Amino acid sequence: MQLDFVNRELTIKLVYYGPALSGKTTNLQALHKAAAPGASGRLMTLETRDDRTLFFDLLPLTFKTQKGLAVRLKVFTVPGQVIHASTRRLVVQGADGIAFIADSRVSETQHNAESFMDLKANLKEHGLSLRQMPVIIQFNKRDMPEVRSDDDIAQLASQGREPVYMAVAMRGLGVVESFIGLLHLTWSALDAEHDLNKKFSFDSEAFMGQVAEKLGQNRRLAEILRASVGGALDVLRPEAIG
Ligand SMILES: Nc1nc2c(ncn2[C@@H]2O[C@H](COP(=O)(O)OP(=O)(O)OP(=O)(O)O)[C@@H](O)[C@H]2O)c(=O)[nH]1
Ligand SMILES: [Mg+2]
Repeated sequence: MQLDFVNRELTIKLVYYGPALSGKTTNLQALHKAAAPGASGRLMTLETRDDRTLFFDLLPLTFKTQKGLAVRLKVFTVPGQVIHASTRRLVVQGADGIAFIADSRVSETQHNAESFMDLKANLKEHGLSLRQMPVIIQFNKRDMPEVRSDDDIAQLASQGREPVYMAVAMRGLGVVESFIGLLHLTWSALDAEHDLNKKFSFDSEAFMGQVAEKLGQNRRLAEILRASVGGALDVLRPEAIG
């Protein structure tokens, strides 16, 4: 997080992590498409000819609050291919929150697990632990054949503390819900650490509602937040970490 008191600007870094081809870039494209003009900057991508992320993608989103505070969200993806290990380490540096995009196909279970371990190791390189990091998990590609069952995922979700979302990013399904869940979790963690709501007389609920609206949602915030399976959206309070 970067705080510019003079210009009343707060910058938060969110990173989409996960194995190769799980749909990280597709999530950003769907967010970009959903975002109202003015809220979103240009989506920057750097890909090879076969659409594989070479370095990273970046989607800048900006939201202004009524109190004149500008919240800038820099949303990155890492390149999932195994060979880009050092780039992933670089991109994850300074992350305030992470969306882990898993591939729902049964055949990808091992790749998901390896990527999760890779995330853990890269955070550790920067002196961070998964335990302290706001993380949501998205099971993408729900439209594909031979995916892990809803029950299987619900079971998995009930064991972990990360909120879990189902998605078909290619059709934009579940993308905004995952993002709002991530933002909510990340903001709660930053607020718990820096007391942001009080310092800026910031109404985080109203802000989150505004973000959802700018991302094309006309549902109430509470309803959007209920889209997750298992996990908890408020586990990052210091008393919960213990
Ligand atoms: N069927 C289906 N295909 C999807 C879905 N989401 C993404 N894809 C496809 O999966 C492929 C990989 O998606 P990307 O978003 O490029 O994957 P990535 O995670 O960015 O991959 P790397 O950049 O290599 O790490 C593309 O052909 C997408 O169109 C989905 O929900 N369903
Ligand atoms: Mg990509």
